Amino acid sequence: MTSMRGWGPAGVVTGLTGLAVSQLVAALLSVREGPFVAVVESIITLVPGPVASWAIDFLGSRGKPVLVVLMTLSMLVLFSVAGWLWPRVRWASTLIWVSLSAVGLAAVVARNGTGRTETLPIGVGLVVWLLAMTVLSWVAGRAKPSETGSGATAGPSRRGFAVAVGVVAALGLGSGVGARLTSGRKAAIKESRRLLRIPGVTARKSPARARIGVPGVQPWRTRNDDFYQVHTALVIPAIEPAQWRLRIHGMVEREIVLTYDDLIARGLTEAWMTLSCVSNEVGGQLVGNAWWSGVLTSELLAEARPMRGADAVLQTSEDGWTCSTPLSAMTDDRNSMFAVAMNGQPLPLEHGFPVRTVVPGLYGYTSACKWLVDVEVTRFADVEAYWTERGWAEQAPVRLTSRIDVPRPDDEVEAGVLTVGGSAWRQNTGIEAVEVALDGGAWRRARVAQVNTADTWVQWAAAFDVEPGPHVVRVRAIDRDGEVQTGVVRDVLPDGATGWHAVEFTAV
Ligand SMILES: Nc1nc2c(c(=O)[nH]1)N[C@H]1C(S)=C(S)[C@@H](COP(=O)(O)O)O[C@H]1N2
Ligand SMILES: [Mo]
Repeated sequence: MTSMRGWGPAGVVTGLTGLAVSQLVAALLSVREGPFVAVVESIITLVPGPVASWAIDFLGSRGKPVLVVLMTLSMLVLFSVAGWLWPRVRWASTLIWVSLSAVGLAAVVARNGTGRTETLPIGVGLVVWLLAMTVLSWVAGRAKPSETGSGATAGPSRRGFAVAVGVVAALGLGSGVGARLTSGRKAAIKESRRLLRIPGVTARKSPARARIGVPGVQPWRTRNDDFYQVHTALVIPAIEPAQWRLRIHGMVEREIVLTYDDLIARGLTEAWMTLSCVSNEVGGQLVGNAWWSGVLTSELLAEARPMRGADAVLQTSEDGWTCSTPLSAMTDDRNSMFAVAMNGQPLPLEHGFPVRTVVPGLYGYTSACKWLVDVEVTRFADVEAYWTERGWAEQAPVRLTSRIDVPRPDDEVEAGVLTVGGSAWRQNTGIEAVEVALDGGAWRRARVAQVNTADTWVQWAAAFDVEPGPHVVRVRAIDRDGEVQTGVVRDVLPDGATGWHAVEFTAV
């Protein structure tokens, strides 16, 4: 028989602990706001105008603190009710815990989106609540009053219950402190990044001649906030530039260890470069173009003097991810760099702060190591990298690719003259021409905007006269080596998708 006493306070302790663990997970995952703040801010945005202005008149600047206090109090009440109900009406208690999580989830999703990093803290919080309640009732029910001889009030089960509640409280306290320290550390690194002025870093707008000027075609320069992200790390590495070190070793005559300042002191090179992901499907969005600033990998590797026989560079990130890059791609005359800035800003944390590699012409998974800390010159025969262990190709130059941005699939357009547009890329080789075909007709040359590098995408456009009815438009590119983009359809695995992007639309 489960003792009925002490469950209200136990509910409060459990509630706060679940909340603290949830905040800790949110802090570790760098979610902008934990669940509590998300709920408060959601309430603020949801409050009807008249109520809000009344609150502002009546409470003035105390409005927010008052809201926080009110919310805390109602939460504490709900926690204790949920606790009290647990041994009595289990489903009603469960319903409260689940509803509280649902409110938190709704608020977080409304404010931050639906990614795993946004929703995971809420799920973890709910699990902690239900698990703690279950453990507590197990402890409370373990020793029956008749066995202890002294009734339910003073027997071992009561003590056990109190101890168990204490353990839950300690977990909560630890998580609370952990959440504070974590978000403090993250905040400190974000502040270091904000204050960082890197000599030699400049900002650029996209050159006018690179823009085709067709509405709906994605911007030639991708803003940092819009740049696609791919990484295996759940918790994004937080590295202070002052603590960062890069070790270049392996098959080299001279091993090098660099600090951040040592790296910058080498002098920066800047260039436009389009980065793309091998997992990008035909017509997909896992591609972006930025103005990068960094130190040429060829210069640093020349200092280290690779030995004869080496053909690969194993790059490792702070979180243990690896990629193996052809040594030749990091030592030839292309703009392969250890990048420190993106679009004139220090790298965003998500894009590899403080240092990441970019190599024109290679897919990210074989070259673009973020949070880079270790560079080992080696042989392909001697190493396996993260994705090559998992069935992806050892070497993967970017495939000749083109994409239609307008019209979009299933668009309804006006019959008459229609301008079709998009982008095409094959970094390190460059795009010579783009061809477009309407309804399976002859390929026609598109207009291509100018870029003075082989390492970026180009924008293209073409005008067609379309009759009312359903249509399909296809695109293919021709690179500067004269290769014509193949129409053979291949999946992204193991070394990148092929096939022509086709968009179906209707003219009315
Ligand atoms: N440390 C680390 N670096 C990484 C990855 C990763 O998972 N971990 N993913 C790679 C892949 S697959 C790609 S496509 C690019 C994406 O870079 P971005 O997120 O800056 O766009 O980073 C590469 N660098
Ligand atoms: Mo990728």
